[in-house]
Amino acid sequence: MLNVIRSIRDGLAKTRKNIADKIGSLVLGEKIDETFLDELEVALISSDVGAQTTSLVLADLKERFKRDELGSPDQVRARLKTLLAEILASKTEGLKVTTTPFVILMVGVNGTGKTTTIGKLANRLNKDGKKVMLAAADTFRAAASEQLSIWGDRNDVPVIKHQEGADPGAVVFDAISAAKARNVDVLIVDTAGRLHTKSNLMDELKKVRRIIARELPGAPQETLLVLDATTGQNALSQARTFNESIGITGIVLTKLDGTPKGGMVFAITRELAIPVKFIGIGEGIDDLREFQAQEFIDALL
Ligand SMILES: Nc1nc2c(ncn2[C@@H]2O[C@H](COP(=O)(O)OP(=O)(O)O)[C@@H](O)[C@H]2O)c(=O)[nH]1
Ligand SMILES: [Mg+2]
Repeated sequence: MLNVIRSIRDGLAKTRKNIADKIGSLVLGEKIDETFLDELEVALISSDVGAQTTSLVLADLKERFKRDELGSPDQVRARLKTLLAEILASKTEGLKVTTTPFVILMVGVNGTGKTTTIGKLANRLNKDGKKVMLAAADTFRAAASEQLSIWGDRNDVPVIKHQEGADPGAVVFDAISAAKARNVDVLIVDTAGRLHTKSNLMDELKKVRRIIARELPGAPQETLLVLDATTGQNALSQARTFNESIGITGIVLTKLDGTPKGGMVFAITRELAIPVKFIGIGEGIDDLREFQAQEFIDALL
């Protein structure tokens, strides 16, 4: 347990530097003042906590400051933790494999980490004793299915793929019949993140989704949107677009290890009301964590 917090803590190093160090920079006994609260506001904004969320948090802190309830850095930290926990409260839920085959459709723009996340997720599910299969429905580039195959080999799980340029609908059709025939527990579908135009991409994803649902009623049980935390507010607009077009059940926020923008977790939860289900904190196979609100806040502050 402590190891988990430590690894998330390390992963969040850059975000911690922004927020926690700001609070930590107050020497014990030093007075909290308006200037400090203004600086904390800047720290929250530059961590991409989001404008709405930041003003909510600051309003509360300023109110308490006026009532002399924030005398020490520890009190600021504790109140901030409570406020952030309230934002995330009851909006986090892990991944529960409720039926078989359970289908996870992985979507997101190019380079956000879809294929890598699939590799990491396959590893987690494998360790849980689940029989996993992968489908290479990103047929736009040959390299995409090769990359997925490498993750398949690494995890020793089968990958259903067709040739470059093949119809992604045909790939998922085959993958679902293979998953049924081989009693697979979880089928994870990789998809393209870029086509000639954005409307092409959304149309293709809708079609893939439709075929999955036709072949397996109730599927996909999860449509996970992969967002790159380093892209900050841009990730929020991607989330809106994907959610409006195909409907998203959860978010995977990747590359938290390389950015001070870890506050994205709060902006996404508050402003989009879509749960963050996993966070990526590195490129390795073990660098995917189930998102747990309290654990995340403890690691952050
Ligand atoms: N540092 C870091 N890199 C990541 C993480 N997740 C993915 N990447 C890297 O991001 C790049 C793009 O990932 P990829 O899975 O190919 O993205 P895709 O185009 O969405 O499938 C690769 O170099 C990955 O190793 C993460 O959590 N942390
Ligand atoms: Mg990919």
